[in-house]
Amino acid sequence: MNRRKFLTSGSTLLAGIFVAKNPLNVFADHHESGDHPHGHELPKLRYDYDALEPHIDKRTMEIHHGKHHQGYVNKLNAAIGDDHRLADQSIEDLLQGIDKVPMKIRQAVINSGGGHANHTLFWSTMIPGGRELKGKVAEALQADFGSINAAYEKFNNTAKTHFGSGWAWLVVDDKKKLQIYSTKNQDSPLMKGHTPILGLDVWEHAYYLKYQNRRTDYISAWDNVVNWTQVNLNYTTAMKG
Ligand code: MN3
Repeated sequence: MNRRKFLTSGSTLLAGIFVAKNPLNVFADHHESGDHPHGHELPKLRYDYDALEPHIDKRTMEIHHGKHHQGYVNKLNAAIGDDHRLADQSIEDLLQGIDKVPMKIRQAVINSGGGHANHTLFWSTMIPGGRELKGKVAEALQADFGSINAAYEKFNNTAKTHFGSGWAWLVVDDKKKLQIYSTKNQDSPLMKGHTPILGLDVWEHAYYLKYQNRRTDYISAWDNVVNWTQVNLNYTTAMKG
């Protein structure tokens, strides 16, 4: 997270541009009951593949969104098959109710459904140029971590030190407090009743083409494109839920 932006605080006027029909605003493929001819779908990006340059390169975006994320969507749909009880559920509902998913496909839903949900959030919380950290989420970060700086250090250290493939998260937990932690592989915080509001993909496929083994450089670069306006909206939505 960007230290400069992180240190900025104060009131905000929230742009009401992300009109939502689902709790997190970002899961565009939420199914209406009985209407699911295509299953889960790869969400369209709000920006071009090259729009996050030079921080996140075009080729990585093409492969990451067009191949990796599409692959998670395809495998999720294949795992669900024609089970209408599961096919009627949004990706959020599937992961929040993971214990009710049949054992024979549960791990596939964790991996591919998690991959779908995690990347959908990831794309939506980036924007060319980034957005300033302010508003309710900034106030909550100060309240829950002691200071914006402390929250900043915790998130970055979590992302830097996570071993192997996984994600660093800022979540609203079941007690409506913010938490920062990492998960392995594509495990989603939704599976333990937490609402992710910001996630950073630290799988090597997210940065290896441009940054090779330099995960720290990737994390610093990502700081420049974080859409805190969306994160703040995710936060206020999660607090109402
Ligand atoms: Mn990824």
